[in-house]
Amino acid sequence: MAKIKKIYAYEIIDSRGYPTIEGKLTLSNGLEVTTSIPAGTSRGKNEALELRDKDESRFDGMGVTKAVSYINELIAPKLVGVSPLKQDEIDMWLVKADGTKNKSKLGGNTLLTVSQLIVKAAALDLKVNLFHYVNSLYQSLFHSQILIERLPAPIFNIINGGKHANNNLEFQEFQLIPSSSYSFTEAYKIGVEVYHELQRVLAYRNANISVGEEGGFAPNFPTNLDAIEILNETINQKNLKVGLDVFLGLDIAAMHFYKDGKYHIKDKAHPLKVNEYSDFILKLITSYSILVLEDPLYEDDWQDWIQLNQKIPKNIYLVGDDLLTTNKEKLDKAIREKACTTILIKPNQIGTITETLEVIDLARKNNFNYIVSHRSGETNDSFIADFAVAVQADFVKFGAPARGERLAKYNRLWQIEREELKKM
Ligand code: 2PG
Ligand code: MG
Repeated sequence: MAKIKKIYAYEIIDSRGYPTIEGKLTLSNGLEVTTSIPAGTSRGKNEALELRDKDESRFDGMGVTKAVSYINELIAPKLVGVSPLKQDEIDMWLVKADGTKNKSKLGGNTLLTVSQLIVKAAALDLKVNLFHYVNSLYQSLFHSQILIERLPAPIFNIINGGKHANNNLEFQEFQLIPSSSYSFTEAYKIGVEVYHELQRVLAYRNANISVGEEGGFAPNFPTNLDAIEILNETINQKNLKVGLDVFLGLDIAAMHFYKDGKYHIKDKAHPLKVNEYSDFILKLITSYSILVLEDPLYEDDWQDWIQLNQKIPKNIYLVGDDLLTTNKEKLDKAIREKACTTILIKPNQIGTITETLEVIDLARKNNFNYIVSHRSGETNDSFIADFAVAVQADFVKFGAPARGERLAKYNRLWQIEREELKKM
């Protein structure tokens, strides 16, 4: 088997116009892989630290030259001659080299670049598809098999608000979710067609059709409910039935409008205490066929999450993103305390692929649902598409069905359905 000959990292610019890290790994047999990693705008408090230079004279302080030099000068020389098949050993060595709880010494971005390079290099060397390799890696690490039978159902973020757009909506993502009874090909077609119809409906109403960070439209509306109503109208216009053919989802990202113990949304004239606000959310999900509800509450208010989870209909996916930050301890707590039913998985929230798989393993062993997600700041790397297929995520969330960095992932899923799943 080939060994690592060289690892080399450098800065590239992500979809938001900020630097991120790209790395290249060359094997002793000459094979080479490249990977780049994403970055979040709306970040949970407990995420792994994203190491930035904070040198205001370059890229508004967002440069990643320090992280790049850690890879090139500290990490790469130590990995020369090592087999890329030793994923968990390498990842645990990286975690140890950092030595902090939230990767604050070397940076989660530094570690993930190396970790993803190792996965890609091993798959290429073994001449297997990336998703097959990640699937077998999970099996060898946790002695448990995941059968690859289907593609995860896509969640399309077609209206952007909150931190992802400069419009006036407080909720961050208004999502379209084709029924999981559709093949990926059919679901993708629905997502794309509804996206275009939404553009026409918004233009007809003289609403803004510019887009936010994840490619969804970013109109202004008097209330968040108006944005949901527009989605309903658009879906009807396409002769699809909400609650049957398609469902709606929301990433509320509530921490951004939670101030002084109250929720401030334009749907209500006054700031809401948690009880009033939870009633509002519960009414909203039943009136509008909301299937997936992410971060409806502030990330530190666990008791409020537990109470909402008791009241929410059992078929709703109550998702912890900022609440759980792809963190094993947090997930363990959520399972024990029944704080939600679903975890959002973002490898860069934790830092290495082995740790990400550990979180997924804990979720699987406790019948907890999981959704694999992109970040608002993305690159054209489609790694997470293969990753999501490998672990058979319930859903994937890769943004709108528009903009190259989002489509790289959706198109990769389409390719897997077309070329790979048929063979199985
Ligand atoms: C989220 C993500 C991705 P960000 O909140 O779920 O959609 O946003 O990457 O900005 O954290
Ligand atoms: Mg989120």
